[in-house]
Amino acid sequence: MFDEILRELGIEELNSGVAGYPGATASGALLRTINPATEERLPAVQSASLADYEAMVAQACLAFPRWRSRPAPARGEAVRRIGEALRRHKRALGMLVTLEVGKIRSEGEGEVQEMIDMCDFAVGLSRQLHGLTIASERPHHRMMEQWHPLGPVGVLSAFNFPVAVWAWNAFLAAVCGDVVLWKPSPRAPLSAVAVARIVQEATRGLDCEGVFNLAVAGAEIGERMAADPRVPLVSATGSCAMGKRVGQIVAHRMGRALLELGGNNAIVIAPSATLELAIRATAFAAVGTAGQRCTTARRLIVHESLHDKVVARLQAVYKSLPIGDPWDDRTLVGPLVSEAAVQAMQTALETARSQGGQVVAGGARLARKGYFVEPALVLARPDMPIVGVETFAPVLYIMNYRSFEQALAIHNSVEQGLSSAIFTNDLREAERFVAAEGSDCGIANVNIGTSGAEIGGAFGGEKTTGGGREAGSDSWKAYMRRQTCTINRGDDLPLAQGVKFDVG
Ligand code: UN1
Repeated sequence: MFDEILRELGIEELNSGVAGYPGATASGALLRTINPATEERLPAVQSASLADYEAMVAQACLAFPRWRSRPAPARGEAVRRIGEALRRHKRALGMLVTLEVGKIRSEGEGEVQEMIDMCDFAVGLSRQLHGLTIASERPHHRMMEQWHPLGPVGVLSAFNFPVAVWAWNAFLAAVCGDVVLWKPSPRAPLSAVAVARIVQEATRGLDCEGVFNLAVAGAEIGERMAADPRVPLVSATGSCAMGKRVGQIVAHRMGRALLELGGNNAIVIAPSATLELAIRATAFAAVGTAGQRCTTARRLIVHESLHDKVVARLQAVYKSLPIGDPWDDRTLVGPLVSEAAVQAMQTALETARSQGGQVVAGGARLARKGYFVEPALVLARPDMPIVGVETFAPVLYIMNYRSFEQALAIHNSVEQGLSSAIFTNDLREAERFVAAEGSDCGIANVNIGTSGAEIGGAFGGEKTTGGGREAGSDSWKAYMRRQTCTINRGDDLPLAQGVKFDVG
C-alpha cells in the first residue's frame, strides 16, 4: 500500500530536495528520515547546499517581476489548478504525512483538506485585493490606498504541519503577486517534495517557473534566508526559541517577520459547563496529533466543584485511548515524531513530579518499536515552573480555581498567547472570556477546544507566540506592501495642516 502511495506522488529511493525553478539542482547532504511508528528508513532526500540556495533566490528574483505583473485573478487560476491537483492526491499526500511524521490518517488527510481550503480562499481573494479611497482635507485632491506585491517570501515550516502551514503562506503570497521560497522542516522533507511535484504537475504550461520554490535544508539556510535582503518577508513557524532568533536576524536588516511560534494553551471548565462536551473537546485538544500542535491544550483550569469529576472522567478516557499505528483507522494517538521528543516528555514529567505534580494517568513509553507514549494527565499548581513550558508532547496539567477572576489570572499567567477556550453555559462568563479583559490569546473559543481552527479566520497569537497572523481574514495584507497615494487634480497646491509655503 505504501509503495503505491509513493509511486503516485513520484517519490523515489533518492529525491531532489530542490525544485520550482529552471535548472533546480540539489547538491547538499543526504537526508534520511525515519517512519516514527516503525523506525524504518524512508526514501532519502538530497538537500540544498548554500550554492543551491543562491541559485534559487536568483531565479526567484527573476521570476518576481513577471509574476507581479500578471493580473491577480490569473495568478489565482494557477492556485485553483493546484487545488484541483491536491483534491486528486488528497489520500496519498495525507498518507505520506502519516508515514513521515506519524499523524493519524484522518489528521493527515485533514491537513491536505486545509491546503485545499486555502486554495479556494486564495482564489476568491485573487479578485478582492482591494484598497480604500480616503477623503482628503485638501480641495480637488483624492487619497487612496493600494496594495502591491512585496517580492520573494521565505517560508520556514515545522514538522507538525508539514504541508498545511506552507499552504497558508504560499497561496496567499502567490495571489498577492509574491514568489515563494520554502524551507520545510528537515524532519518532513518527503511531504514537501511531494507537494512540489503536485504543484509542478498542476501548473504545467502556466509559466509559473520560479514562483513556488523549494529548498530542503537545515537551520543554516533558514538563517541565511532570514538575513537575506532579497527576501522582504520571512514567515516562520516553530518554537519560540527559533522564532526569537529568526525575528532578531530579520529585524537587524529591517525586514518583516511573520512569526507563529509556541503556545501554552488552556481550557477553562466553569461550573455551568456541559461536562461531556468539555471532556471530548479536552481529549481532542490534548491528545490529538499526539500533543504536537501549537494549539494543543496543555493546561486545564477546572472549577473546584468539578475538579474530581473531571479528573475521573479524563482518567477513564485516557485509559481507553487507542494508541498505535497511525495508518490504522482505529488509532487516535500515533507516535511522537522522534526519540528526542519521547525524551523531552519523560524529562518534563520528572520535572513536574519534582515540583510537586502528580501524574494520574499515562506517561509511560510503549514497549514496541517506534516513538509511542501514553498521553499523561498531571495534577499541578499554576506556580510550578514546568507549567509555563511548552513541551511538545501530550502532557496536560490540571489545575483548580475558585473565582472566575482567578481562572483568568491563571489563564493569562504564561508567556505564550496562542489559543484558549472556556466551557460554560453562563453567557456573561463567555462574554467576559472573549472581552478585552479576558483571554489574552490570538484565538479565544467558547464551548470548543483550543485546536483545530478553520482557515477562514486569522491564525496566530500574542506575546512570545510572535504576533503574526496567517491564513484567513485579512492576513493577506502581510504579504503586500501598502502604498498611500494622494492625487491632485486642481491647479493649486494647498498644503495639509494649513501650512503656508509660498515661494516667490
Ligand atoms: C500548528 O500546530 O502549527 O488550529 C498549526 C489548528 C490547526 C493548525 C495548527 N488548524 O490546530
